[in-house]
Amino acid sequence: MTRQISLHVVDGGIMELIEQILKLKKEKNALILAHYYQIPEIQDVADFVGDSLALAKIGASDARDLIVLCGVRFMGETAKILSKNKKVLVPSLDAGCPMADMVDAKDLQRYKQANPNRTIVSYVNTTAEVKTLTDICVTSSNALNIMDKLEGEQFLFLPDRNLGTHIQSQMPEKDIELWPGFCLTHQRLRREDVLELMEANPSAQVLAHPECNQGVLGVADYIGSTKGILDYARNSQHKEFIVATEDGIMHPLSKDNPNKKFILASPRLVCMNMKKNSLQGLYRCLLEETNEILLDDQTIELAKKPLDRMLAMS
Ligand code: CIZ
Ligand code: SF4
Repeated sequence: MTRQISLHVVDGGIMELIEQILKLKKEKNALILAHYYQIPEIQDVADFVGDSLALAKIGASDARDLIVLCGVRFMGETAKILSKNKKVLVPSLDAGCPMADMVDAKDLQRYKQANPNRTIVSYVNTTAEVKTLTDICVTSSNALNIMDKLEGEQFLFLPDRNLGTHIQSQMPEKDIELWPGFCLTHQRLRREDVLELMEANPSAQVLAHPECNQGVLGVADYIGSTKGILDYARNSQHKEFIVATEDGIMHPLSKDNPNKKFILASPRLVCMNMKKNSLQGLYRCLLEETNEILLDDQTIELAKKPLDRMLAMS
């Protein structure tokens, strides 16, 4: 019966699908959260669109106890860790983050044993297991601010060497070792791609995410998180921008600033994992309450500590 409804709706077209999602959401009193890198249709159907920090905070403070997190797996896990009594679903359980998978918990455990004095600072793009071995988490929105305030002398920053190098460049007095991880999507963007666009659009400003490589960051007018880029574009007097982050951000940028022009720095800036989520997948997981994020109590308890520490400092 359930399957029939779902197939009927898929056949019925996108408007009917959206209507059914909104109806189900109301019936089940569910909260739909979407990351800025999701497809426009998912962003438009969500109750709230944001970066991983904002999504985690809303998930925890909202009264609804059924959450559908449209993003990648670590975002669903973060929502579950901060709201352990809520049911957290994701439209696609195999939407992972290749950068998060570049840290193996056993390797990190060995590193900690060999370097007991280093504070472990993890980008939120990590698995729940890696968070259990972490002293404090950061996101791209608060990394500089938190690292600046952190006491202690020696740090390991993981997994993103690009964000890590950017942090190092802003506080050279700190001893920060970097894990050799990176985002496959942002890493694909080359400095030459940006230079070509700059030549063709001389009045455009370059807005870059710190997951981009140093060649790209070196020519950026502004470096910041998705939220930072959105705020910068909104408040800027400039009218044209070259955007060096994942393609999904073009939707809120254009919606917020109908009179400004945004050029994606490369058509290759598409995260295949973020794009595994579809309206159909969202509908099915809401209807059948499948794809639940399940974590054991001990993992939740240990992984919550570095997240709580981050929230207290941001
Ligand atoms: O923290 C996030 O949400 C990510 C992955 C990107 C950003 O800069 O917001
Ligand atoms: Fe991971 Fe990069 Fe995709 Fe974000 S854009 S989910 S960091 S692979």
